[in-house]
Amino acid sequence: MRALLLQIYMRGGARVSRNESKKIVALFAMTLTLAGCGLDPFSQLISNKLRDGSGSGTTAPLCPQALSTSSILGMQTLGLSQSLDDHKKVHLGRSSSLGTFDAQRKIKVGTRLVATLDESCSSRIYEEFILTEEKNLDELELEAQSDPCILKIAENFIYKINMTSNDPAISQQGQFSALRAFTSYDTFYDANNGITNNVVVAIVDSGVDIDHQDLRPNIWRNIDETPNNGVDDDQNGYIDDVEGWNFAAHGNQAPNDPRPLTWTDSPGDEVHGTHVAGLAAGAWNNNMGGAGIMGRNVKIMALNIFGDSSSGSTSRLNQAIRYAADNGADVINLSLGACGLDQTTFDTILYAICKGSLVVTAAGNTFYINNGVITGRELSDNQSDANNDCNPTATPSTGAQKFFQTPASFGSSINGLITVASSDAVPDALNRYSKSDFSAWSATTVEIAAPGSQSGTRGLYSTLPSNSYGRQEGTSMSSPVVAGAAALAKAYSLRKGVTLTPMNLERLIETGGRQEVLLNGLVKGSKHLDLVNLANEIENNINSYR
Ligand SMILES: [Ca+2]
Ligand SMILES: [Ca+2]
Ligand SMILES: [Ca+2]
Ligand SMILES: [Ca+2]
Repeated sequence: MRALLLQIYMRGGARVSRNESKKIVALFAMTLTLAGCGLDPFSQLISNKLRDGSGSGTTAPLCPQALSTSSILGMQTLGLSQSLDDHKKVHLGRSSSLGTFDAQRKIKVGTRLVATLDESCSSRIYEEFILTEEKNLDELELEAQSDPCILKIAENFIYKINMTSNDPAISQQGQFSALRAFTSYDTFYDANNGITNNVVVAIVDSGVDIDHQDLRPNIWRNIDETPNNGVDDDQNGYIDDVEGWNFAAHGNQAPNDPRPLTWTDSPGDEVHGTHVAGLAAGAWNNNMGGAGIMGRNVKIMALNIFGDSSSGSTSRLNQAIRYAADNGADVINLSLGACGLDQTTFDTILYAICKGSLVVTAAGNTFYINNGVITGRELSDNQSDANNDCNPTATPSTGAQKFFQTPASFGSSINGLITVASSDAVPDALNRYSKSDFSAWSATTVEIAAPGSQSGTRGLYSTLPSNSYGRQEGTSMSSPVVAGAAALAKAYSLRKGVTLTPMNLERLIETGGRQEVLLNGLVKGSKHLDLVNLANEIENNINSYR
């Protein structure tokens, strides 16, 4: 069997020491404003009684000078210059009060309403009640008119805090804005979005610090395995595999300990897996650090295949992929690769997909300097390139040669395996997102781009071992961003009643990407990960993915 040297695709030189990275965790003020959906009748509508003097008018003094004539569409129709008759019966507002108004519109039983009471009747001016009998607006109007205490009745809006997240460093994580994550908030991030299932993301990597404060809440546990009894309780072939596995355990480390070991050949680089795990599934809204793309209802299955050195192997990689698939991983992230064509890994990825696991992998970092400009090399999906040198130190002409890499080159051949290029999280002046200079590319076998660098600060911000944080860049970082998004899409589709196969999940993510003109010719379909388009694709077309 050929032993392939696995590489990780973290770009060197962007590292932040642990002490420095702690300082980076600066507090950012969060957006915390109140808003309800629609225009609030309280602020928009003027009660008949208040206006015609039939109520005491002691509440809510009108302040006409504060009304801008141009501020809100439709305001003029409610403006102070209009006669009262024009906007009679607009107590129950929302859009109907701003456009065509239907007094016969039935208000359903159970609708939450709020009455504004005259101060002489109640010290509590705003009284909430629920409609127990279906009525139309005219009928409600009559009731309000007949009660001298009621100045107006309006719909009781649901207010929410417009908070992105309470994680203090989330504003430093450019990937969220590049993906339009907060615009997709209601679908993917709102606590009331109905996602209840835990989606499992396997991180096959250099190990994960499962004790990290921002990862610990999301660490997968094998509930069928009794810890530390020396017995393989769930008979999956692994004794006491409770929180992951180390397929390259070394020295005194137990095989069931997936935490990273210091790499003897490049100490410090073993932080890779912890960083990758945080990008996909760091804890969301727990008041610390940043967050993963899916930081809630997600579990991280930590699988270490590197042990104490930077070299992995086919056997460990394939064992880990099989373990993940056999033990319920929904998504398997492979931020790694090996030069050449590894047929056994090809077969293992197919095995995992048939077991229900989507596989996401990094396109690779390649440095080719063309006319003084760094550009990544083209990734091949043609077997005839399988013997090309992936990391030539020779001339640019050699460097420009296409290279073939496992598993990235399999992207176009396997539905259910997504190959990811790196984009920069910072757009240009025209708000366009471009490929990171180091990222490999291909219009056929690189299937989507996602942030893996952040100009100005360089890398993406995520977790590092020992409760620290820092920035790393590379296609290794792009891959878990897509893995996290895949987890979100799978969970949200499940809530919609559709269990996505890995093949359909890949199709959904790519169809739900956005086209970026600067990715033309570099990524299949010029697609960049986009959570708003993805949410819309699920909302509108989920049945076509059954
Ligand atoms: Ca077991
Ligand atoms: Ca056991
Ligand atoms: Ca957090
Ligand atoms: Ca594919």
